[in-house]
Amino acid sequence: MKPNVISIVLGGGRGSRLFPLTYSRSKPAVPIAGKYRLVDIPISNCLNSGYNKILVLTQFNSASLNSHIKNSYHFDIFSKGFVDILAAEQNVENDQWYQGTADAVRQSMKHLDKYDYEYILILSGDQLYQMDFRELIDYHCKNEGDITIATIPVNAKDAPGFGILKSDDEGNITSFIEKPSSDLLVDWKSEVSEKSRNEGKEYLASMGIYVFSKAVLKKMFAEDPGDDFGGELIPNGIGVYKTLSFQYDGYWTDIGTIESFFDANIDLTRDFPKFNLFSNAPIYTRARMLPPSKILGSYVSKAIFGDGCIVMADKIENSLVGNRSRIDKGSTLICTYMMGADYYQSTENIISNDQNGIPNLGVGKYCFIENAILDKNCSIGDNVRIIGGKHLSDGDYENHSIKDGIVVVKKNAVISAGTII
Ligand code: ADQ
Ligand code: ADP
Repeated sequence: MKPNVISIVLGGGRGSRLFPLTYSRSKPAVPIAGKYRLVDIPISNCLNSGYNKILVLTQFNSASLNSHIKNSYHFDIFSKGFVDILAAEQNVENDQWYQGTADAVRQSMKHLDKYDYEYILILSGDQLYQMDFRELIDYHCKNEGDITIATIPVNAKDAPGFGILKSDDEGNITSFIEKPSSDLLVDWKSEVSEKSRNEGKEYLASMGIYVFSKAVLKKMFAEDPGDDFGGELIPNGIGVYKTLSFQYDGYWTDIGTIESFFDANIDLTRDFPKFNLFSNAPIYTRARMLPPSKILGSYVSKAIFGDGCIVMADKIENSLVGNRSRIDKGSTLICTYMMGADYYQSTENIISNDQNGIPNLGVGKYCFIENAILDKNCSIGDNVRIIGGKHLSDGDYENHSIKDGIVVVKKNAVISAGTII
């Protein structure tokens, strides 16, 4: 019999590490790869694994997340499948938002009770990977685990950013430490594949992907008041519950910061990206009735285009150009993620703005943009130069922010002609 699974996507706290992309939208709604949203990744992994009961937990419920979920995921009324959003709510019993990952799930248990399920699959909303969760659930069931954690080998430099664990020969986790400082790592090396060892990845990290048997999770919530899985419930449960490590060896990366988000997106433009968009396991998203993209006399190399773009640029290299982007003549984009726009301007409006020196939606004429993220609906005037890089210090300004050398132009920003950043 097919295991009865409900999936919970942890859609994020305030998402402050992704500011300014999360100023006006919740983290799951952040656009990626020119046409998707972050939340499409875990949802698609669930759907491709045959698990179609999915709840997305989020701290604040943005209009774009609601409309994206409502317009993207429709199920046959007989399939009993759904993708629903559960936003943190203040009520008579509780006047606080979710305090952490475990608290978010704990507060959602009352909503889960109306569904029939045996296993609960908990996923992060800010990771890029393709995984068949059936293998993870089968492993949990076959080995009669109470909890199973998906794990991946990492190197000593990255280890302090993760939950690090050790397991015995049968895959039982024997110890777990959340985000250990480097000096604590001495005794934490694990048996890993030769490939991982050669890459210097000898520490086993939690991917923040957990399977719980329903009764176990309920018991843990009753006995442990902790707010976090990684910091409290998981380490406290070692030795009490049968906690298994399911080692994964595919591509997986966290995209919770501007730098990791930018790198993961730009990596998609390489000849052989680590994440394969061109796979038989599709990434689902909202189907938009947009025209094909049109490119007029541009030199384009290693670029990804969404739908409905009009590109007259001189040169586009190692860049992503999202839905409805318009780039005017003479402009260059290098290592840039342009998210695109939510709507088109009318031709009359474009001509009249041109005559009056008002920047149009998209990138104007003779601009040079490198190492940048342009959020949706930006209007970049003519002759603007934006050159990100490590020479820039972090900062937050009216129309843009700088984080780790990456210039992020804010949603709906208007950058006047001739601006230099
Ligand atoms: P982190 O990713 O640092 O470590 P955390 O910030 O708690 O853990 O976030 C886990 C996921 O839950 C993220 O997708 C986050 O956006 C979301 N989230 C956080 N707080 C939330 C809240 N209050 N409501 C809803 N969603 C929320 C975790 C584990 C580590 C593990 C790494 C792997 O704790 O052990 O190694 O994930 O990335
Ligand atoms: P996406 O196409 O990326 O999924 P959203 O679902 O967030 O984008 O929004 C697309 C919708 O945004 C469009 O259908 C359009 O109705 C609306 N929209 C947002 N801003 C404007 C605007 N200034 N003028 C017209 N439509 C707008």
